[in-house]
Order: sequence, then structure tokens, then C-alpha cells
Amino acid sequence: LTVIVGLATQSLAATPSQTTPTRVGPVLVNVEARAGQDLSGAWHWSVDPYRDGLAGFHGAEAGPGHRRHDDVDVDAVTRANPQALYEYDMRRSPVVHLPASWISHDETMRYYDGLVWYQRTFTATKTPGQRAFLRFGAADYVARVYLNGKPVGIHEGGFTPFAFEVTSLLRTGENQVTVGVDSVRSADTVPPTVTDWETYGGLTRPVRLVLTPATYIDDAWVRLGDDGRLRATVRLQGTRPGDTEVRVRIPALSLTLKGRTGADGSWTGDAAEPSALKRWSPEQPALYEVTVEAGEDRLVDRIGFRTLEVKGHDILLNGKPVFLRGISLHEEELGKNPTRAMTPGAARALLGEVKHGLHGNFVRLAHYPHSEVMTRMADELGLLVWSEIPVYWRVNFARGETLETARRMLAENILRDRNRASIAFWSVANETPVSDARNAFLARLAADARALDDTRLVTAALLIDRVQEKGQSVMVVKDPLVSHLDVAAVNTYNGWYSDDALADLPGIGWRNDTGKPLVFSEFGADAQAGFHEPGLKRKFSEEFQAEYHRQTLAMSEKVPSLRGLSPWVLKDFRSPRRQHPVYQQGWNRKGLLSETGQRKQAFDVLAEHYRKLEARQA
Ligand code: GCB
Repeated sequence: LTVIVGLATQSLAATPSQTTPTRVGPVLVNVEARAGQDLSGAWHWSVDPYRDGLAGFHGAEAGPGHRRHDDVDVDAVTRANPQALYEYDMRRSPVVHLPASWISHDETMRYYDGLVWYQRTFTATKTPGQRAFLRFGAADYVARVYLNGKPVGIHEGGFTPFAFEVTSLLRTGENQVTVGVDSVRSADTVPPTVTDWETYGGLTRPVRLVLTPATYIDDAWVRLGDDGRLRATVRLQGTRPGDTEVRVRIPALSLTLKGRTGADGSWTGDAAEPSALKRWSPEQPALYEVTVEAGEDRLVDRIGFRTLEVKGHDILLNGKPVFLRGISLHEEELGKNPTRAMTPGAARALLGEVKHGLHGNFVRLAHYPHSEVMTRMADELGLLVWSEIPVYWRVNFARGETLETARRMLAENILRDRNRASIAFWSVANETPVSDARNAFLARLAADARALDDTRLVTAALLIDRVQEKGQSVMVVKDPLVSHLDVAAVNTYNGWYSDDALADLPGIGWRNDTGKPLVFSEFGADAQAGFHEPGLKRKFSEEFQAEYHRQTLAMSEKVPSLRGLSPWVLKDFRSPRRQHPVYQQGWNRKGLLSETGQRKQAFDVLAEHYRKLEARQA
């Protein structure tokens, strides 16, 4: 993928901002609030396992008859010229509704890994002075985008938004947009080939045509700083970004921040925290309408304000210690055949179970940036969020381009979601084996996260070490990366991936000499919903899973520096590596809910524990 990375860089915006550590852009923050067109809906699709649409015979350049992104009416051309040979016809290919992963297009696509072409037409009107962008919520894993037959850009990374400017290619009348989405990963991609979740190749989040004035608000970030000041940073892009008046208004607080952009198009202003401000918290998820105006552009968002810090072993939300009653989840809607197209209804169903079913206040959105729909729903329902990039397991840490890919993903994620009060943590990795190359790679990401956002905590889910001390088994946090993190988080599976008897778990010792708060970012056990073995407590029974959670929670109560839990996992999720024919059938069964939402016994164990913790905290 070296070539792709090179090309992707060429098509990215040429103006890095001061705060952006790696080139990203355009950001088009708060995209839903912008003028334009939602291109969700019917798209033609065509599978291309040998990537014939990208190259001709024996690797020659693709010509007519190959290039599926060409702006031609194949049927008309071949009728007019009987000699013309086309082995595709996008306009007469079958139609699916996007966004959706291709795994739900058709049964043959269940395990497809490769290139798929998508194409649709739309009508636009060009207005002089207006700019146009094609903006993608996510395309998993590499997307090649064409408008009216011309290439507009390539993006690598399956979970973050990206946009390409198409002002000069857009025409008044009918336009044709084509996207080649390639799901194939390698040892050099992020994540690499082996994970424990389903790839979900495709256009899994909305595609939009975005229209802006010649100079537009690319990025607007409004937050409460740890110094207790309400602060706004606005960055304009375009023909005349400097010396432009910017106004940020919060009408419900009668607050206006005003100023003029500097020569680079950006401006930051602040004010004392208004006494009437209700700070956002899980108990009181207050959101305010915020209007940002600059030149001819105007955006409206709903934003909450809170502070978050670490003091010794405590995590302080709005100055008060908080214990994270959480759970991890994948981006996968409830049901027998999820397609990873997250709707507000699907997000509410999942997060509602955390908030109301489990008495939770926290979710770990594993292991990659979830849809904006999820983080906005967390803002609204009152759930703190752990947001992660897919630096998962054995990434090629020694490779510079892989680091650049991860840095860009992190930046795209943070720039998208900095206005979500719910986001508490930026996580830079999950279960990565310690080495010098890995430590340097992740330290760079941690530094980037801090440079982009000083109002969140930086963390990573680490592997835990086990030592014998005075005849006792002790779990120790040894990972040197902790010195770069605010919170030490570990995945621990005693009694599932180790031989420990469940009854012995509370007797296992824990040592955290890092001086930082500790979070159990994972623990869990598989159970198939409806499989009961009360006496034997064999693995995969609901009873075993419930007992595993009871004993792990008892263990957790004995760890003095522990400040949060996010067991693995809310719902059974698809994983090609889980193929036990009786219990798993392609699903990781560590969910406290089955894939259709049926509660297993362990759900009630955790809910009861959280109910007690909540009462203690109140
Ligand atoms: C882990 C991984 C998670 C897996 C889980 C499991 O530690 O972080 O992605 O799905 O264990 O079920 O083994």
C-alpha cells in the first residue's frame, strides 16, 4: 500500500494548521449541519476481485472497457459501436441501499475481501463562488473516489471521515460519482489482517455533497478548559481566510465570543465560565445550542461543557471523583444480520441498554472510531466515551508510513469529535506487544492526541503482566508506555484465557505502581444465550459467564487504584476467527446480550454491581 499512502498525501489539503500534527483535511466539522445533499440511497455495485477496473491486461493501464469509473453510458456506446468491448456496465449493475457493508448486499458477499465498485448519479446546480466537496463518513478500508470519470482522491483507513474538494469537476445537471472500496488489509495497514472482529468492507457511513461559501468554517471547537474558561477555536479555509470576523454565540447563556482571524485563517477566544452554565455530566447531560459565524458561513451545533482531569489515582469530572461504570462495544447494530450502518435508533437501542439496563455511565467504543451517530447519542444520553483508533495487536510499528497512517486516523478522529462532551479518553492502541519500535510509535500518537486536544485524557488498553511474589500470583502493570498516558488501562482475562479457577479470582493480587488511575478496559467470557449448565459451569454456558463476572467483579473491589471497568462486551459480535460450530458460529460470544439483544445471566450480575456502585457514588 505504499503507493496508496503516497497518492493519498498528494490529494490532501496543502495547508497544515498549527494544531494539526499531521496533514488532514478538509475537516468539515459538524457536516450534518451543512448545506448540500445526502447521497445515501440507491447505488449500483459491482464486485471486482482481480481489480480489473484499475488496470488493463498484464498490468497495462486500464482503458475503455476496463475503467469502471469512466463517465460513459456503456449500453449506448456498445449499441452505436458493435466492436466496442465492455465487460462491465455500472449503470445496469444491481442496486443496493447505502450506507451499508457489502456483507449484506447478497449471500455470496459474506466473506468477500477485495474491491467493490459503487456508482450513482445526482443532480446539482453550480453557483458561482460556491465550493463543493464529497465527504465520506467512512469507507472500509481504502477508497478511490471519482467524479464524472475523473479521479478526485484516495483515502486509507476504514473508520474516519474524509473529504475531497470537487468544485471544478462538479457540473450543473447530472453528475456521476464512483467509489472503488477495497477492504484488503496487509501487515502494514491499521489494523493489520488479523483482528477479532468482522471487517465490514464497504461504504458504511453516509456520503454527502457539501456546499460552502468560497471561504468556509472548516473547523470550530468550543470547549471548557481545565482552567475553567470557555474557549472557542475557529479555523477558516478558502480564498480569504485571514482578517475575517468570527462570532461564537451561546444564546441560552447570553454569551458571545468575538474576534478576527489571523493571517492563517484561525482565531481563538475565551471568556469566564458563565455562572448559569450547567456542566455536562452523565447525570445531567446538558447540551447548548452553539452558533459559529464567519464571513458568509454559519454552523449550528449542540455542545456540552465539562472538565476532566486526573489527580493521583482519581479521575475528576467537573472536579469530582468519578468511577467509570462501563462496558465495551463494537459498532454493530442488534439483529441477526448487522451491516454496520449505524442509525440513531440502532445507537439508542445499544447505548440505552448501557445507560438504563446496566446503570452505566461509560462506554468503550472499541476498537476504532465509531460512527458520529454513536458519539452524538452518548452526548445526549449522558455516557462518557473511550474513543480508539485501530492500532490493534501486531501493527508494523517499525514502518514509518504505518505510523503516518495511524497519526492521520487519530487526527481525523479527534478533529471530528472534539466537540462531543461525552468523549473522555483518546485511546491510541489495544493490546500491543511491548518493543522499542512500538513504544516510540505509541508515544508519538499520545503526543499528537495531547497537541490536538488538551481537554481529554490519553490512554491505551495494555497487556497485563503476571508475577509470583511470596507464593502469591500478582498482576502487575509494567508497560513502559504508561509514562505517556494519563490513565493505565489493562485487559485482563483471568479464568477465561488462564487456568485460574473462578473461585480463586478474588484472591489474585494486583499491584499498580504507576501512580496513575487504573481501568480494567476488558474482561469477559463467552456464553451462548440459552445454553445452561448449572452444575458443571462449563465454559460457554450462561452460568459460567455469570460466575466469571461475579468473581472478576469481586477481584476488582480489591484493587485500590481502580477507577473504572469496561467489561468485554455489551453484545455478541461477528468475528471470523470464532468458529466453534455449536457455541460461536462466527460470533464472539462474550456479549452480555446475544446478537439479537437477549440478556444473558451475566447482564444482571453486572447491572446489580453497577446499581450498587451508583448508589455508593450518589
Ligand atoms: C481482547 C481483545 C478483543 C477480543 C477479546 C476476546 O483482549 O482486545 O478485541 O475480542 O480479547 O474476546 O478475546
